[in-house]
Amino acid sequence: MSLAETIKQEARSLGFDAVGIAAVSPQAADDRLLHRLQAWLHRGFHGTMGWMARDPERRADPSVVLPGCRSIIAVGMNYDSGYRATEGQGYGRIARYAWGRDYHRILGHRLALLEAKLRERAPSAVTRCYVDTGPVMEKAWAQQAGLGWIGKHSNLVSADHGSWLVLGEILTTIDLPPDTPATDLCGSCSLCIQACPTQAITEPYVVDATRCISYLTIECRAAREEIADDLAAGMGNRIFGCDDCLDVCPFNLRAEPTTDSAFQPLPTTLAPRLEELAGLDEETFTDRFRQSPIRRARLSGLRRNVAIAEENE
Ligand code: B12
Ligand code: SF4
Ligand code: SF4
Repeated sequence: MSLAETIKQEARSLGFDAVGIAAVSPQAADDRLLHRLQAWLHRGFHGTMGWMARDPERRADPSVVLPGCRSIIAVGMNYDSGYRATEGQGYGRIARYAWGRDYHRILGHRLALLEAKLRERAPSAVTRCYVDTGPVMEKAWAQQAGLGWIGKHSNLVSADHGSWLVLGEILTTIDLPPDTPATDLCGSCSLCIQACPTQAITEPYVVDATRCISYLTIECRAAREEIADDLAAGMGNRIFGCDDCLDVCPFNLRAEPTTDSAFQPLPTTLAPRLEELAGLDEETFTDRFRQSPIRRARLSGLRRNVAIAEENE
């Protein structure tokens, strides 16, 4: 079996739902990425995420991150558990990716095992693994590796798993045969753009993070008074992240839910009671969300979001 086939088979046996390989060719593709990133930053769409503006040349070019980088092994995991959030008076809503355990740890651990397998078969390979927080434009590389296309909401859409893949990757100095990049199947659909409660998708494929509820509820540390009233109203009962543009995508209809225990919801994430969360103390917050991506919002952020959701009831 070829090295690429071994890696793909190993990735599947580790529980990755999607795996593909992208070739890192010097320049061309990277210049396009740099241009997109700089245009986005220039419009101030990153808001207070200063780390997005730090060294865009590095973020846009894997061969700056890993000198001699020739290939990227992109992986995806389906996090759709098939459940529906409890709606109704008194309940907040948490984005689906945060219903179970933190995907950074789940993918990170499995990627380390895949990396070890690669090193065992190709001892001269230099590698770096990332999940979300690294200086890599993950969606664009996953698209190049054939995992799916970039939808008009700017996220990767998979023909098999719809909107519900989280991504990670291994950068490596070895040449691996690339897969065919995925083709954009959005066509004339614009359901995600229409579904956005805060009009954060300013044009197809471009999201102004400063208007996006995901940013407002997770990354933005501003006090309630500093959040414009129209955005606060648009947040509705969303207290951590937002799935509205993903939920409406017709490509979810074909997707099968995952059985991976890591992504199964907890009662506290599927049906979060606003009143209970408003009174949460630091110790309970830390304890409850130790293994959850929700801890990123910090207790102060979660409390602010809960107060806005109560305001919107
Ligand atoms: C910053 C960030 C955010 C910001 C900004 C979002 C954004 N659209 O940029 C905020 C906090 C708002 C956010 C929200 C969410 N995020 Co986020 N985020 C990131 C992060 C760290 C960087 C993204 C980035 O580079 N943005 C910069 C701008 C310039 O890029 P862009 O708008 O995505 O545009 C790029 C592409 O669309 C592409 N592009 C545009 N047009 C075209 C056309 C063609 C033909 C091609 C080839 C490419 C292309 O070029 C641009 C440059 O790459 C990535 C992880 C990573 N390291 O990549 C996760 C990531 C994108 N987020 C992720 C998730 C799950 C979410 C949420 C769904 C979470 C939630 N439920 O609340 C929401 C979705 C909101 C949305 N509609 O985008 C996943 C997406 C998985 C997927 N299937 O795509 C990622 C990949 C994390 C991961 N490892 O899984 N996120
Ligand atoms: S995540 Fe929510 S707020 Fe952000 S672009 Fe999608 S629908 Fe709009
Ligand atoms: S909702 Fe429509 S436009 Fe948006 S990503 Fe899905 S297919 Fe594309």
